[in-house]
Amino acid sequence: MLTETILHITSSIYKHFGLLILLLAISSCQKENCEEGNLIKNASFENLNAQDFPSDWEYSLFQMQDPIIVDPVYTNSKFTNDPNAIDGDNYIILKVTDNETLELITQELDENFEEMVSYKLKVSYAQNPNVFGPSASSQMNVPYLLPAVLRIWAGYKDSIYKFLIHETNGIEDSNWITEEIEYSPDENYTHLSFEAFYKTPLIITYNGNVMIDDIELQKVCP
Ligand SMILES: [Ca+2]
Repeated sequence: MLTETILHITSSIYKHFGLLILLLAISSCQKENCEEGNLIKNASFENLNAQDFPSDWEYSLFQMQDPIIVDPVYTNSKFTNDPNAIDGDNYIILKVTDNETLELITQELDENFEEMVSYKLKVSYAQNPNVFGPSASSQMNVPYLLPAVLRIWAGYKDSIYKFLIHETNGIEDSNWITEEIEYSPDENYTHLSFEAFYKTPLIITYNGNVMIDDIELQKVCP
């Protein structure tokens, strides 16, 4: 009787121990799948290609009229009184103009977004006080310092404006703000884009800029 009881207890311990090992293995596997590190390549814009543009990123303009802006990349050394990058030496400056031109950068993800999976996106942004450029209305060189907003989109190569992940408030401070956004995409999007946009409601288009740096995109562990 005693032997049977001992055998029963031992078997029960093994059974529970086995279950525990299995649960630990599943949990470790899930953790491994969700901890893939930063899903964004060249997330701090430090690697530049032969055209001095950050590799892995595409620059484009949304324009209603002829574009008047180029050269969105700035480094710390460009102007001695420029704000420092929040990470490394480089950041991107995206502009909105009174010519109805918006600047944006896009990256094709190595791994598509997964529908209904939670993601955490971190981005730092500020306004650069040294940005000047042509004005469509006055034909003069003017400051690009009215507060613009940053819009972040998930989408596809030919259709980037599919899912608005986030829109910031108007950005008018040259001190970096770091924001963390958690969201779940509703489709398996392939591209992530960052766009400078006018603060709304918009009465008349204007000139402004947003600098961004140090992006991090991660899956949220269940
Ligand atoms: Ca950087």
